[in-house]
Amino acid sequence: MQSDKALAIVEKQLKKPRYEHTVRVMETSIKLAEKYGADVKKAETAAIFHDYAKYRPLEEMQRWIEKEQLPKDLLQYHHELWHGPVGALMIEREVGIRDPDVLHAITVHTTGCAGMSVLDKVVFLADYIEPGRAFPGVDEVRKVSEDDLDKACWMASRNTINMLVSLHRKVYPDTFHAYNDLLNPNG
Ligand code: DGI
Ligand code: FE
Ligand code: FE
Repeated sequence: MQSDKALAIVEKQLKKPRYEHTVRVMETSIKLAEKYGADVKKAETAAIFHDYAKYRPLEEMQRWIEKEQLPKDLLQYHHELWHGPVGALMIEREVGIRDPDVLHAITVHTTGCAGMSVLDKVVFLADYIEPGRAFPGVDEVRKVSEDDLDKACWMASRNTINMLVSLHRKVYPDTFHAYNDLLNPNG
């Protein structure tokens, strides 16, 4: 799908700051895909649609998780974790995007998971480092993203887990799986 058409579809789903975040994630994903050899068009499409479901009513997302083939354990965790997996299914049904690589990158963009593809990592990292983000430690991750994709993703996972633990929030297993999988004992 043409990027202007895709952007027009998501613009209708999102509030303005979230749409602007989406455009920055798209630009950052394209740069990372070029650098690390992911399919640039798939990275662009996954980035454009990654937060498609962000503002859907919670009851609607809950119904999708209950009725569709989605992990039921999501219901035991914060609703912030729902918009990736539910959003991937929604864009398949509502927009007709069927590319499994794109849908998977959207599914895991919040938590990461074990065995992420380069495309998954590109979108996961772009969402974390896009220029509008001001997380503590994000500048260090931006620097590392210039030459080590895995280490930068690991740092993003680590920072997120540290933040969640410090706030006494539950950590979804895939968030730990991403961290463990990307941990490099030598560096
Ligand atoms: O949708 P965005 O705001 O662009 O970014 P996102 O999809 O990465 O969501 C970020 C939020 O998700 C952030 O506040 C941290 C939270 N998060 C990530 N992993 C977990 C988590 N929250 C909980 N409770 N548990 C997790 O494992
Ligand atoms: Fe998101
Ligand atoms: Fe996002």
